[in-house]
Parts: sequence; structure tokens; C-alpha cells
Amino acid sequence: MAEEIPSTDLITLTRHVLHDQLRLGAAATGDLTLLLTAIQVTSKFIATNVRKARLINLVGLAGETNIQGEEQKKLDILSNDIMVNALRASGRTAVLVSEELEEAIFIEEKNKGKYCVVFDPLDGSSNIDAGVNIGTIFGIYKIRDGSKGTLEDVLRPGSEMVAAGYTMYGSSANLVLSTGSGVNGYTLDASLGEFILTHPNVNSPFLNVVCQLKFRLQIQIPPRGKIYSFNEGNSMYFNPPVVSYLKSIKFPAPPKTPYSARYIGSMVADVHRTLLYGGIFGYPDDKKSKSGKLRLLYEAFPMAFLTEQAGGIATTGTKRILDIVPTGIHERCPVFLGSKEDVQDLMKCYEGN
Ligand code: P6P
Repeated sequence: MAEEIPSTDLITLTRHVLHDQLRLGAAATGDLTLLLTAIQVTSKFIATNVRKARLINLVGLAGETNIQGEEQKKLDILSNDIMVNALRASGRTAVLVSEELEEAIFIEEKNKGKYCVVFDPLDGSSNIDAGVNIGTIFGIYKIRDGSKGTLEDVLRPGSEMVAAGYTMYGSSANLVLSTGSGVNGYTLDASLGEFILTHPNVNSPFLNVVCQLKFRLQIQIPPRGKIYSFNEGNSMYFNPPVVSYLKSIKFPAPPKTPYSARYIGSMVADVHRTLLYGGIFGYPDDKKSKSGKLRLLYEAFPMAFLTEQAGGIATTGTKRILDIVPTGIHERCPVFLGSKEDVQDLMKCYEGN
């Protein structure tokens, strides 16, 4: 078998984002490029610590609890500190919101920039000890014209975000990013210390030909899938529209066949699979959790932004998630997202009820 010839034309995340900036011409100041570069560095740093966790005894509880009342793992705290320090040092941020911090951070004048970053530094952390894929989720707003950076700059609909993404830490580190013109995926080549484009967006003409030749993978969610991803452990609390939808895909009338169930319990991993394979991910509101469990600002909004950019739908069941106006930085909301036709089927169950 001929030895695979290494590519001599690697498209790194830095190169790709710079190309995006150049595409925007004079309108782009390069600030978003620098901010995304800082986020890229945090992903590499966190990936290193997640990978080493077992060896340097980072696994296990840190003995503290976060705003959500959840026991914090040592990696949670470390990842949060890595993100806060790098984002502040970038000089491109004005407001930071973290799942791990009760209050927002307002960056001091000398380090202040024009972007707000909302993030969950290590989502799915309850799975750390089991070696399950976990991840960092982030969304980026540009501060409003004339603003100095206040809470109102992040209490805005997700549709006003300028970028969103996540980094999933598993057998490799995968960074999935959208700056509003499709979704691209990058895989960390640890030997180079670079995220390499591996999942190009078909909407990008510049990359389309090059990447179509090199990579078969693209992040365009299929219009319909065959996988559903709900925590059915909460079934006794589900509301009637969800019960009726799940019944329709688990006990379909012939000749239709049942969907497959896949649920990891780590949002980044479940959403990543949904973006690539299609189907539907759901964390409903129910009789036990009236607003659901997932946080609006730094989980639902970024994942909804990516889903829509990949051609899918993200809804609470009755409302487009990106249209919600947050009233608090740790607000929760119901989440259903995935393939357009699958999510439309679910929405019909809400209309019917
Ligand atoms: P449950 C992880 O704690 C998380 O915030 C998301 O990553 C995940 O989708 C959800 O909670 C899992 O919740 O109730 O199934 O354990």
C-alpha cells in the first residue's frame, strides 16, 4: 500500500479565520481573529489538562460547588481560570460570563475590547471520571454601539451573536466553529499544536474545491436522521407533546422503522454527533424542571447558532431558541435541535397539544 503522502497545504484554524477576515476587507479590524486565536489557545491548554487528568490527579471533586449547586471538579475550576485569563489577556473582550461564576466579569479599561464571550468552560464535567467526551462551549457578542460593556450587552437574543463554537475533548480535540457563514470543524494535531480544517463548510467556495478533494466530511446536518438523543430517565416527568413525539419515533406505523437511541449525557458530544449524523437532540422542560436543565446563554444559544448555520432547527418546542431575550445570565431553557424535518415533527406535537 503506497504510504500516505502528508499534505503540504494544511488549512489551519488561524489561516482559515484570517482568510475569513480578509474576505470582509477593510471592515474587519482583526479583533475577532485575535479573539478566536485566544480561544483556540485555551482549547489546546484545556485539551492538554483533560488528557493528562488521570496522570496529574486532576480527576475528582475540588470540594466546592458552582452557581448551579453542582459539585465542581478540579478540571472545571482549572478550565474556567484558563479561559478567564486568556480572554482578559487578549485585550479584545469587555464582558465575560462563565457557567462557573455567579457574576459576570467586566474587563478593566486597560484590557477592554469590543467583544463579550459567554462560555461553559467544561461542559459535561460529571462525565470526567468515566473518560467520556466533554467540552468547552462559547458564544460571542459584539458590544452594542456606544456601550462600554455592560450586562445588557449579553442579555440579548442569540441571533445577535457574531460567532459560536465548541471544542470537544475525546480521542482527539475537535473544534467546531461558525462566524455566521456556515460551520467548519477542525481537529487538533498535537504534534503541530495546530487545529487543522477537517470538516469544511460546503458554502465556502474558496475551500469547497480544495477541501472536497481532501476531506469528505462537511458539517451540513442531514434534513432527516434516524437517531434520537433524549434523557429518557426523565420520561415520567415529560409533558404530553414530548411523550407523543417519542411514541411516534419509537413505535412508528409500518413501513416506518423505529429510530435508534443514542444519549451520552454530555451536550457537546450529543450535539456533535447530531450535527454530523442528523436526527434530534432534546433536553425538554418537564414537570420536574419547568425551564429544563440546559443554560440559555452559554449552552443553548451557541448550539442553536451552530445548528442553524449547519441547516438545522433549534427550538424550545414552541419558540426559536435564538429569538429568546435572556433575563438573567444563568437562565435555563428547553432545547430541541437537529435535522430540520425531525425537529419539525416534534414542533407539530406541540402545535397539536
Ligand atoms: P442529565 C452535563 O451536566 C449537562 O449540562 C449537559 O452536558 C448534558 O446534555 C446534560 O447536562 C445531561 O443532563 O440530566 O441527562 O445528566
